[in-house]
Amino acid sequence: MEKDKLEECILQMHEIGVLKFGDFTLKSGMQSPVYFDMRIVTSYPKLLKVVSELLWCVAPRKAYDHICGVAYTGIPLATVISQLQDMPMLVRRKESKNYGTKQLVEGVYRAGQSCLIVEDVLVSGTSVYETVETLRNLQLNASDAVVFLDRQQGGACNLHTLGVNITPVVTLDQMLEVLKRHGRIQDTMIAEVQQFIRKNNVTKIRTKCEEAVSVPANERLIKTFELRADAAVHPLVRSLLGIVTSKRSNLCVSADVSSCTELLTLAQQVGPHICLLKTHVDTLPDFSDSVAQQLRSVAQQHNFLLFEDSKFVDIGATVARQWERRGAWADIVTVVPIAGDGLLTAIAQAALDNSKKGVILVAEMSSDGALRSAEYQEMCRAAAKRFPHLVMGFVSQSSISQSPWLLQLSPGVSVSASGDALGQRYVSPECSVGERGADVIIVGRGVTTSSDPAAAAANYQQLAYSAYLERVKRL
Ligand code: 5BU
Repeated sequence: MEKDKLEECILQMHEIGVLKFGDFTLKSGMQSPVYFDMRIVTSYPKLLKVVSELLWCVAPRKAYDHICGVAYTGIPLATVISQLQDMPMLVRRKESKNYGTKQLVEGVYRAGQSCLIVEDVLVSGTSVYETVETLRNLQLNASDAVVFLDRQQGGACNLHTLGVNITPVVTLDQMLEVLKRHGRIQDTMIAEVQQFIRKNNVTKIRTKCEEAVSVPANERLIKTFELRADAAVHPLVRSLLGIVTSKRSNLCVSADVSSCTELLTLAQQVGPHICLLKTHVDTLPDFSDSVAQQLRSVAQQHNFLLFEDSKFVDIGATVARQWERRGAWADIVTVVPIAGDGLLTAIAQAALDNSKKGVILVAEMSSDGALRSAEYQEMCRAAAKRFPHLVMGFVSQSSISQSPWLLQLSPGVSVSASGDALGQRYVSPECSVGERGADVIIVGRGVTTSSDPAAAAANYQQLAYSAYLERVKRL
C-alpha cells in the first residue's frame, strides 16, 4: 500500500470532518471520544476513489466472483471497487422488500461463488457479520472482508471466531499517529482516545439466534504468565513460562531453512531472543542425531526449548514408528488429533519421561480456507483434558481455550506481509497476542529472510511481549 497516499487520505479525512473528536454516542449506545463518519466521503468523489483503492489494496486475494458493501457506507465503496476492478457487485438490503421478488440480495450469483465484503468502520463486527450470514445462507463463500478503519474494539477477533478474515486499511492507533505527526491532534486527546479503546476493546456480535458470540475476558487472557506457571499442570508449561518471563520473550522462531548448517547458525543468532525454536526436520536432508545434539547445546546455552512441528496425524502404531526420527529429539511436538486417542497414547508410551515431553495440538491453522469447525475444536479441547500430562496447549488463531494452564501458540505473524502466494495469512504481533489471544507467536520468514535475523527476532520479541503486557494490564 502506498504510505503517502494513506497519510494524505487520513489528513483530508480529518480536514473535512470524517474523523471527529469530542463526545459521541455510537450505534451500540457506547459513549466515545472519537467518531468516524465516513458517510460524507461520498461528497468528495476523488477521496471516495482513493479510499476504495486503498481498500482493494488490502484485499487478501486479487480475484473474487463478487463484491458486496455493508449497508450503507460500504455500498458506494464497493461500487467504486466494482467499477475499478470490473468485478460484479451484489447489493444486500437491510430489510427484504415485501413486493416483487422479496430478495434480500440483488444481483446474479451462483452457490459456491466467492464474495469480498467491504465496510467503512469496524467496531464489534456485527454489521459485517449480518452481511456474511445473509451471503452464507445463499451458499456464497463470504470469508474475506476489508474495512477502512479498525477501531480496535475486538471486531476483528469476533469475526475471526466466526470464520471471517477481516483486513483493515488502518487502525485507530495508526491514524492517531499520523495526525500527531502532522500536529493535528494534542497528546491529551490521543491519551483520552487510547484509554477509551483500552477500556472498550471487548465487544460482542449477536448472531441471528441472539446467541452472544464474544471474546470473553477469559481466565487465560487475564492472568500473567507468572501466575499461570504456578497453576500449570504440565511441567514443561511451567518451564516454558519460566523462560518466557525471565527472557521477556514469547517469541518462537520457525527455523524454516534449507540445511542444518543454516539451522545451527540461525539458532545461535536468534537464541537470545526466543523461548522456542520450531523446526520441520523432514525438510532438512542432512538432519542427524549429531545435529540434534548440537542444537540441544545451543538451546541450553541460550535457554530455549526445541519444538518440532511434526504434525503427527496417523494411527498410534505408525506414529510410534515415526517418533524416533521426528519426535524423540525435541522437547515439544505437534499433533493433529483426528485419529482418536491411539496417537497420544503412542507418544505417551514412546516418550521416556512424559514430564520432559510436550504435545501441542493443531486446532486451527493460519492459512486461507483452513478448517474452522467448532466440532474439531471441541475434539482438541477434549483431547487436552484426557491427556493433561502430555498436552501443553494448542496451535490456533483464536482463543479456543480459557484454561490458564494451556498455551496458545499462533503462527501466521508478520510485521510487513499480509500473506504469501500459497495461502498463508498474516496478522501483526499486536493483533495475534492482543486480539486473538496468542501466548506465544510463531514467526518464520519474518525472521529467516531478514538480512539481520537477530535484529528481526529482537523486534518481534519486543512487539509480542509488549502486546502481552498490554493485554494483562487492560483485562
Ligand atoms: P512463516 O514464514 O512465518 O509463514 O512460517 C510459519 C511457520 O509456522 C511455518 O513453519 C509453518 O509450517 C508453520 N505453521 C503455520 O504457518 N500455520 C499453521 O497453522 C501451523 C504451522 Br499449525
